[in-house]
Amino acid sequence: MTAREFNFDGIVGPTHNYAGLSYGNVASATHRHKSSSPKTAALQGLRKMKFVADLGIGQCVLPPLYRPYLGFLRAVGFTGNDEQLLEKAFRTDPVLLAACYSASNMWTANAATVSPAADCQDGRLHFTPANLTSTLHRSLEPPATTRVFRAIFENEDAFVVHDPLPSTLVLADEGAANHTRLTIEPSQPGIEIFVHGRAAMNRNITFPKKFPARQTLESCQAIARRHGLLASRTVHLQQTPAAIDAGVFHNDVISVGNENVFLTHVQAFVDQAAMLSQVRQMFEQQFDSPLQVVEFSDGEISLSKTVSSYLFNSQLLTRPDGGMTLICPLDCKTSSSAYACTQRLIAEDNPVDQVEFFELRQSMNNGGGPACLRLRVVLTEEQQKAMHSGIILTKTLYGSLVKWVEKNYRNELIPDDLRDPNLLTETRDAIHELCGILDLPTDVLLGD
Ligand code: SUG
Repeated sequence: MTAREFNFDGIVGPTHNYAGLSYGNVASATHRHKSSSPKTAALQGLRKMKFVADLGIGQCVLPPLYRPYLGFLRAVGFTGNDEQLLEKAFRTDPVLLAACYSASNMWTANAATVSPAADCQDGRLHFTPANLTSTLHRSLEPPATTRVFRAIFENEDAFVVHDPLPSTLVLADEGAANHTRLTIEPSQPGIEIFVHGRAAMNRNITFPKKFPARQTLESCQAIARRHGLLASRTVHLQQTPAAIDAGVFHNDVISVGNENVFLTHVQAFVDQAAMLSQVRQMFEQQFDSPLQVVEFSDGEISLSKTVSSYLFNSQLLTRPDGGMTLICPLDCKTSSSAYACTQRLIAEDNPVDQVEFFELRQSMNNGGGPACLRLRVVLTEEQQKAMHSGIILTKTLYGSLVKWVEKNYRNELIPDDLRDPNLLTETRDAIHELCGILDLPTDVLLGD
């Protein structure tokens, strides 16, 4: 059964703003309280999606969740009608207001961990929506994200959408941003690499000193178990504390893999040489073919440039002609070291033969590059027929989404705007309209 990868990009929501909510995410802290442009952000994201679709690669969209999430404000003790809730939260604790307004579900690499059917013992495609326990604003996403996945992947013969892991620091999970799949061809079983920053139950491993490690080994092990993965094709790697302390809050900020190619900075993993040799061996045993690991040294690109350029947060995609395209943020063109790395990559003997640079400034300012904005889902032909088709990015859907954004999104948002009750009604109307465009039931997005 042939299978192909689809990239599910999050449509940036109408409340995209810079609230500095993610400790350990340098860009989020740097842009705290700056003005944002939801309209530009959404259009930048859509342009990237269109480029991928035009390459002949499967491209789908995931909708923004309805924000503000007023249920959260009620849960933390605010009372009154919608308008009063906003005003009280604004006056008492604007951080709580910003949390309930965050458009952070745009970074769909954090929506779930996905194991294609070929990897899972029951032959179904498994999703575990991430509990996102490590940050307050993101911990508000999982219930609605789970509803969205269940609406799109409804057919239980083909798909399993698990509940998120229990929300506790021991099982803190950030989804596919800490997960990579290597294989010889998408329909073949893959080697699944899970990356954690800490082991909650093992105090003997080294921890970052400055910033939090968001993903635990225990959550990775739980996901591998519930997805029914074979131990012989599963690897657990630990992020280096130095990388986390430099601002690598997710592993997709420092490595990216696709099929038989794995790009990484030399300081990404604890015991890197030994661990990568284990991955190589596993790959060769499984596929009788070599894994191409491309490592970039500190001299080529420092940890701090890795974080500021987001080189490894590029999307590495296989085109229908078999070549690979690297979709980088524009910052990789302006940084001389990141640019040199891209040039070394295409000059060397490997499948990567095209590099494209994309302007994604609005999302980048919150620490979200090309790879953060997409979730990879390998679908067999049968699964493609079984999933909800309204989210596949066709030319018509692209046109409708651009029009919808232009009509409904503000050009600018500043922190004070979050107390404006008009923003709430505008957003609700926009999400309502979007449900029609994507043919999704309104209670999926407006059910909270
Ligand atoms: O979780 N930023 C997101 C960025 C997520 C990037 N995703 C991947 N690397 N896959 C985060 O830190 C900032 C929101 C704010 O500060 O307003 C934010 O949530």
